[in-house]
Amino acid sequence: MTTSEPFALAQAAADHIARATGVPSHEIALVLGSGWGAAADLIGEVVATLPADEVPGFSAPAVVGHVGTIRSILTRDGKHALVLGARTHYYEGKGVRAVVHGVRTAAATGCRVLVLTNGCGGLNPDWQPGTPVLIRDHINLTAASPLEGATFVDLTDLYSSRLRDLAREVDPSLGEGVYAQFPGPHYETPAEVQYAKRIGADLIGMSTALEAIAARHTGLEVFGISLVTNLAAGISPTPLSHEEVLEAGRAAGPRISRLLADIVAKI
Ligand code: 8IG
Repeated sequence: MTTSEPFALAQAAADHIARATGVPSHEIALVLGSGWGAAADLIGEVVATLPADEVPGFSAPAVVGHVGTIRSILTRDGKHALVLGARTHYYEGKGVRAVVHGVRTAAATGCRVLVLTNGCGGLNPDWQPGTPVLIRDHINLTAASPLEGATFVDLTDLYSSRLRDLAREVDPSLGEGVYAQFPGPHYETPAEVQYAKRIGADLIGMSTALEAIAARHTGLEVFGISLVTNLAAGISPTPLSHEEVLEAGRAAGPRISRLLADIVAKI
């Protein structure tokens, strides 16, 4: 495969989305991670819902709690938002191209802004499960990159300070932190959590960093927000469970849905 192929596939997906939704171009894209599934409901009026696996390059999601649809939503202020409910994780083993296909598709549909959401483990005990946190920067611990060849992309201010400021106008109580992406799918050992803490991470998860890199490469302005769904291993006295993660998402749902809709309305 040549290095231009992922972009041709993203263009094919964007063409399909334009045809199937009747919306020729979108302005803002959102990727909904664990706990954020219902957040799109308040953003605006659904124009069209496409099963992800009918769009070129997408496949059905592997994880319970992730919605396998691509939606076109008309926001309260008249913007066309593309909501990607189907994230491909690095741990699925489909390759980094598959991981960032949604992001490249969003760019090909015309989007200028990308909102990345996720559920994650928290290292700061002040952030109890259910707390949304702005992503200020990331540490990519996957040892992979979505970029191929001599593609040198500057990642200073990868997570737009303009958009973080705007989010704090909506909710001044929002904290911000550094997100570390581990490859997963296992959670970390307590020793790995201490390592992440010492190198400067506040949040740990299995997504977002690779997507943000691909987004910056295509020129998208990136906004990242995590929902702390559990304290990371060893920070909390109790073992981690996927059930706990889902429950924290359900409990925080209404608040973070409102928050995200209010942020999107301001973008
Ligand atoms: I939700 O504690 C969620 N995703 N790596 N660690 C990692 N990913 C996560 C965690 C966590 N919680």
